Amino acid sequence: MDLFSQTEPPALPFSIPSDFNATVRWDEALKVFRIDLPDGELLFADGFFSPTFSDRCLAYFLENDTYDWQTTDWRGLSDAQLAKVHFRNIHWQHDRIRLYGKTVPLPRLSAWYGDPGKSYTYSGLTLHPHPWNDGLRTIKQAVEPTAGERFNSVLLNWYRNGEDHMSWHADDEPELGCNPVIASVNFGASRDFVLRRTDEPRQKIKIPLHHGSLLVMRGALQHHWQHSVPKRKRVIGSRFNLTFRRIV
Ligand SMILES: O=C(O)CCC(=O)C(=O)O
Repeated sequence: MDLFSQTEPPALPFSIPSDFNATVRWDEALKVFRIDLPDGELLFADGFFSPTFSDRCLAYFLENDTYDWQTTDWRGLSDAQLAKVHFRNIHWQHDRIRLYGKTVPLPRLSAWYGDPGKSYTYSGLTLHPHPWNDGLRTIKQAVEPTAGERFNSVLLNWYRNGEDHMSWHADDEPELGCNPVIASVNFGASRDFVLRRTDEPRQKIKIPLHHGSLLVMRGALQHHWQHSVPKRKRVIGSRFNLTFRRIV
């Protein structure tokens, strides 16, 4: 072996339209890609969590007293059926929001955890935090050194299959402060996370977020960009996304 040979830095596993003039570099110390966009920064690591740890997280999010967590068609269950399930580790809830004068269920389930008093309001919903549990604290502590932030809350989203999704939005609620650092952690089925500039919405960056991946959004990103998780009808499995945040 050549002792002086240098290992090549990995290549970014998705493309960014050249019009965005993004600069991408591999940060060997943090083992992340640093992606500088006009008006925002991303950090990205595909296999941030090991497969063993990531698999354990999947079971942790779904362990319950009623259904087989791996084989159940979770989207096929009614809200009444779901309400009877005791999930051992996460208090999943199916929120409803007002949309065009009607009350509709969100196309995913969610849960809000955090320090006492760190409530969060979005889409007209106010979420009061459940106290941290050991699993969520472990994940939080794993991402904080890389994200460079001490988080005090986390929003969990459970996309039961490819029908579940999240519409275009920015995480720009006042309680997140001016330029929030948001660390997004992903377990389960891969889904595309799509970014677009608010002032030029036609061009998009599509980031496939796989089991065990980490994506950090920071800088002015939430002022100039929106993000979404579109439907992917062929995806049959659950995907969990955790966005760690700092409520100020
Ligand atoms: O599921 C994702 O990757 C995105 C979640 C998200 O946009 C949010 O929680 O605000």
